[in-house]
Amino acid sequence: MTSAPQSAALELEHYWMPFTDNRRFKRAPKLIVAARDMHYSTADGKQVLDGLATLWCVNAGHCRPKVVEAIRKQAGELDFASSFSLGHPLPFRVAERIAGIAPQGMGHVFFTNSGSEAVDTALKIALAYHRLRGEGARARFIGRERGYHGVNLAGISVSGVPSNRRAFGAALLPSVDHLRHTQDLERRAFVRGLAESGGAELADELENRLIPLHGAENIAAVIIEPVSGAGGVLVPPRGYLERLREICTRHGILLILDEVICGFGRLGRPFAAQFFGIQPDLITFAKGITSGAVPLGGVIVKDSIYEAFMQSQGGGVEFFHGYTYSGHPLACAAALGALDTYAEERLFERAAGDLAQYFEDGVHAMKGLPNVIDCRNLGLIGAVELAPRPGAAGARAFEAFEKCWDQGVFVRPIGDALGFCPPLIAEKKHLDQMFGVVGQVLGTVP
Ligand code: PXG
Repeated sequence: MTSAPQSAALELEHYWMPFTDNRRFKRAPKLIVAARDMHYSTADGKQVLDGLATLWCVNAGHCRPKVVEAIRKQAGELDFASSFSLGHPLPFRVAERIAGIAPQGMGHVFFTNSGSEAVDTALKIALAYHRLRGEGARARFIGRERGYHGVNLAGISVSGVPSNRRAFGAALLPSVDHLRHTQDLERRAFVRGLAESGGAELADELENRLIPLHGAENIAAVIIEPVSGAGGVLVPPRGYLERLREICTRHGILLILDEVICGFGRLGRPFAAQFFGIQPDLITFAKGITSGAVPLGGVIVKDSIYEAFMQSQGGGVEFFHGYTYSGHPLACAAALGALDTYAEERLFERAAGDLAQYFEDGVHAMKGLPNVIDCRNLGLIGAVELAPRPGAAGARAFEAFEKCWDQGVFVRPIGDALGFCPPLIAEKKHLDQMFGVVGQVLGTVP
């Protein structure tokens, strides 16, 4: 059988699923057939609460009317037009809207289709920018252990999740180094929000170790997630990002904030840059821009960087880079629908106020449950970390994830952590259900 209507038995063989234990899934598939607001409907007729905005992206909730309507209308009006020396109005409109909520002085947007492409685009902008200014030797990147920057070759080179790198070792970019990650369970476990101390010292590694080792004149950019997501929801101590900003500025190194997860309200402001009060040089985004409804990503660029390209000598194409679907009409329509929804329902603010406090209390209520060795949170993102089973890293969290699913709650296992990242429309009753089920499951997982 090559295809099957939804009502018939589904042939599972042919689809090679991403980041999935295919054999395990295909033995006992978890199939979602519909979604609305905070919930999925599964093929076996269950309602499941979405505790991770699906994959850190459905910030406005599922199938929201403005998003659905915008896509529907656009599909019948202009399905596709390219942005290569032609144009159509939508990406200009979306770029203007993003510039309106981005940190000051960051008024230019380059579109991609995903976070991975956004990361590679940002790294290429950094290289090309330095070269334009006669500093072409700046070709090295600094990432961070446990960082996740997508899955393209440049992205995994700057990433620090070992399992995502290992199989491709010899092909990774050679001119990359990594800062240490920010987790320190001995000194900073069960911290609510930002830890008060240790941030500046961690960031100083850039100036004390990596810059002397490689020479600032050889370093193009530092790329960092404000809160690392897929590496386990690691919240930096206070002062960390601010110090990185200072050091990068002092040495002419660009600072790229990878806001693929934090962007579009996760920390209570449009971007984490505003939450932390810093101005990066480039911001990568994806996911929340369309609330997950159509793939779209991009890079927000500091005005002076954009201007350097626009003033380049000789005329012609300023940046030899782009994707067929950069600024795709359907994706841009979805983005406008999502941005309207965020604004009208003031959703970003929900990750800052009363609800965020309630979420924090919910995460930290797990302290004391069996095997829980850390609880952490910021805005509406958080995690509990479980002690690994001897010789079976990740097994405990995976079992907890499956049991939660069976009880109608989706949270994501990340190594030995369980991640929480609900849509910003979540209400207290949803958080009660999520933490209630997780707490009960953790009581039963050996
Ligand atoms: N940067 C960050 C910070 C991300 O979280 C990407 C880049 C890449 O985006 P795309 O759209 O290319 O997937 C991401 C994506 C997980 C998980 O295990 C997280 C992501 C993707 C897949 C799995 O939590 N984040």
